[in-house]
Amino acid sequence: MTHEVVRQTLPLLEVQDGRDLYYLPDLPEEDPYAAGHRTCAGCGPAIQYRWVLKAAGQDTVVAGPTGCMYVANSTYLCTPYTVPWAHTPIASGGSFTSGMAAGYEAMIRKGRYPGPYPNILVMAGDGSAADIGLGSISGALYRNHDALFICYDNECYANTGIQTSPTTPYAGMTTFTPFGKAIPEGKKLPPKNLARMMAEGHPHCYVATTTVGYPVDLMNKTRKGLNHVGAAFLHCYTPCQKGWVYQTSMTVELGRRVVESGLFPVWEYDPQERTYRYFHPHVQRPVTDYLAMQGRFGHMLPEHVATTQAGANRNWELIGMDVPQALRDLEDPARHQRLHDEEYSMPLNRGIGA
Ligand SMILES: Cc1ncc(C[n+]2csc(CCOP(=O)(O)OP(=O)(O)O)c2C)c(N)n1
Ligand code: SF4
Ligand SMILES: [Mg+2]
Repeated sequence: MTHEVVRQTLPLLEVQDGRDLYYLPDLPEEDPYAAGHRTCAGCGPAIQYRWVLKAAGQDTVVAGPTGCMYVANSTYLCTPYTVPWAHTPIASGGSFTSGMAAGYEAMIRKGRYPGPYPNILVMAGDGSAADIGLGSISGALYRNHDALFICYDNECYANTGIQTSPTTPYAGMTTFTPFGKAIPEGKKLPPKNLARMMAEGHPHCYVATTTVGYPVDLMNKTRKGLNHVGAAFLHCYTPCQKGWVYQTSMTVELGRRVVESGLFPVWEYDPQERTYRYFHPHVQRPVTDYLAMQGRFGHMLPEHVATTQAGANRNWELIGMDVPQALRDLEDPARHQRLHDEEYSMPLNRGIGA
């Protein structure tokens, strides 16, 4: 006899104007990612893990490919999870999670697991999701397994010592992209547009981007991804205090500034209508409001800042917002040189982990 696979629907948190910007007292009380891990103070991925698991709740199973969020969370005989969690090799987060999803479906149908179908998710770093494990996640999305695939993006291979990854931004310094006379900007390439690639390449999937700057948005997109029957992909910007060299308390602020400076568009892709819905921030800032908070950008010269501003301005156009003249003017390196002399200063680049 075949049993029906019953799926759950998680309610969305109410969104009112401005509410996304503040920590809310009505967050779920349950905390499947409890205290007791060893991530750095202010670790963006740890904040993301906590909010995602609050949104998912107790009836959840999680996979974690190798990376900081495996290593720092699974010291011998100690783990912060109050839900089942499994480590996977860095390359196989997608295939492992496909197996979990197919396994639960089969067990429920055969009457070997009472159900309902649990929330199944994997949280992979950018090195895993955008690089070493990209193929296995793409395969899982293509086959449309009913699970949520999340990339926590700290824009580097953090766990092995802050090496460059495909999502490291232009001019972001890492131990593999040091700045010097030959390459003064440090990293020459623009970042891989991972989420867009996932949406365009797997048009039947729910795909969204978010940051730790917007907790309600992050939790609602987690729930939408889990409610979606089939595969969903969430790309979350998560600052890495050690690798990016900023003040520990600024993680959430960076999550807002990266959006307000046009460097990380926040959007949602609807697989039914095959359209993108873009978030339009109330504030539009120059990119220096973001760059100057982080030591990894301290070596940037006026021409590098101008290149970054030009990229941000292209993003504003992409999401359907006007580019104010003041931001257009900042595409000129000479203007930055003047501002640099008179108004702002970039932080000293003291290297990684300083
Ligand atoms: C096939 C393979 N190559 C390399 C490694 C070494 N390794 C372990 S963690 C890690 C960094 C992973 O980076 P990311 O996925 O971005 O996670 P983060 O450490 O930034 O949290 C690497 C390269 C590995 N475990 N397996
Ligand atoms: S190195 Fe970065 S990602 Fe890793 S635990 Fe520290 S802050 Fe978090
Ligand atoms: Mg990473």
